[in-house]
Amino acid sequence: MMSATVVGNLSVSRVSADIFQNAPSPYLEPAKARQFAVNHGCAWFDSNLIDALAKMRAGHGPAALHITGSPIQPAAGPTPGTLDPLPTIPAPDDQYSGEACLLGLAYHLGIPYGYSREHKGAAIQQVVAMPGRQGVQSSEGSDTALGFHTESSFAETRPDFLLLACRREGPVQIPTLVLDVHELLDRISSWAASALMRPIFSVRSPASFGEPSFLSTDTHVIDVKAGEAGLRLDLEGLLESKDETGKAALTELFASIASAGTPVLLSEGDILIIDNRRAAHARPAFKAIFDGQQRWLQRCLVRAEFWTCRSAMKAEGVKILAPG
Ligand SMILES: O=C(O)CCC(=O)C(=O)O
Ligand SMILES: [Fe+2]
Repeated sequence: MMSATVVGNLSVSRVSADIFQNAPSPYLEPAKARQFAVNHGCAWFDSNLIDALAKMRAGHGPAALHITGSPIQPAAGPTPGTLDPLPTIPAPDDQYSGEACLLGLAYHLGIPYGYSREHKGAAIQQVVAMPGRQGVQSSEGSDTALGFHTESSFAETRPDFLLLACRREGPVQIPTLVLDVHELLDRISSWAASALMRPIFSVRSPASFGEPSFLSTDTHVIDVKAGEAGLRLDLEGLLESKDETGKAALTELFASIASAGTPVLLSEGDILIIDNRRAAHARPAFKAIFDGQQRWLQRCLVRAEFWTCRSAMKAEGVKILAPG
């Protein structure tokens, strides 16, 4: 029997929607936003959510969690960047409740951060289709499907968790697909699985990091320790192998996951937490209309610690939202 990827569902007990009315902007006042999130970001957590987060940190249970009932306010302004050819950040009159919810979760799971070469290092990133970028395989694209990837797989500093908050569904709900390592292993031959466990692969940074790209070599796609499998997957063309066995295993892998995964439909105010150590995510192609009402997610990358990757932090341009 094929094991489908399980996505946990958690509905939090509603708290007053105005708890984040005075949340500072992490784009304009990062230090204040950090302090606010540390002090108040967990104000909407109930014990079920705290238990679910503890389980996720331990790497137990489903590799993704769909949270409903967060105190995220309906977006005040248009979807950012849509009426303007350049990406923009939410307007200064926004309530920043999405940012406060994400940062509250992030500080509970670890440390939120960005990359200086992606979204200008902002700790909260806008996932919005951009005009002129429809064909690009990144969060800015739309006409082209964004294939399964674990986030920033090229990086030694890659995130442990990826948080996505839905600020606007857009005219038609577009799913985020989640594929955990168990479903992936069920879909491939044992021959391919053992090849993917060997350090014969390389991963290049995606278009969103610009040029010149980063390259990691001698990587595994599947990494098993004490019977627990981890995943480091990226798009065809970014994840490669010079080894003939590695090439054949990747061909089988990409063919087997083409229609895999569990779709998650996020409604306005919902949050999805993905364990980036154990699961990949993807987004199908869709037709974007750049009218200010299009699909808008906010994203936060989280790492539990930066000690084990300290030698790569500077070169990879890690920008931590931490006390100065
Ligand atoms: O648009 C989505 O559902 C996911 C986009 C994505 O892969 C990302 O923002 O990292
Ligand atoms: Fe992604």
